Amino acid sequence: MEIMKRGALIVLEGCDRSGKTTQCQKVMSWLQQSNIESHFMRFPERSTTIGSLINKYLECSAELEDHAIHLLFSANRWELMPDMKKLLCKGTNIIVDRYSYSGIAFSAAKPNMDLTWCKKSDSGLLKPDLVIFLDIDPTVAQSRGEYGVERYENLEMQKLVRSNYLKLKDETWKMLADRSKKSRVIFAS
Ligand code: 2DT
Repeated sequence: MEIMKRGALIVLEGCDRSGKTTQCQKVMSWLQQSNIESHFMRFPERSTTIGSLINKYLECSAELEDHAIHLLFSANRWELMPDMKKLLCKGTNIIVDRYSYSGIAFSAAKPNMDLTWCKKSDSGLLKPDLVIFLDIDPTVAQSRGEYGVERYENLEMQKLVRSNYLKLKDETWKMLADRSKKSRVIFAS
């Protein structure tokens, strides 16, 4: 009997403009070229009903109380958990652009939001096999394109977010430091 190997859950994390999306694309194209069954996801997933509310909040066309929006971000991960489990069980690897770590790091950067409380709503979600943290100096990130378009894209917030991320680092994390002020290539295209 053939035993199916579970897929790996690989998460890319980092401050805004750290290069996560570009690196996810590079990882995905390498996996596809290598014929390794893989699926790309990102959080927030703005296409769901919950996601569209999150999108309005991020674009500043809706206001929500800090705990309430935190719980919506978390609910957005919970609603996709059954799909993720199915994919992993059939051996597909999942590459995810942001996950619970963003949920905690961003919410806990707000005044009167407690980091321990922020962790609770994500307790029980699938645990990643690997977290790749793209570390960037928030001052360098600020100089990159389109910075400042959405909520949270300001230097003070990003500095607090980075320090929260560092509090969440565990044995699944691989830290990748930014080597270039302009661009970074981790996976050759
Ligand atoms: P993108 O620019 O990557 O779409 O992110 N965020 C994200 C949270 O505050 N909580 C979360 O749980 C997640 C996943 C980070 C949009 C912004 O949403 C923030 C930046």
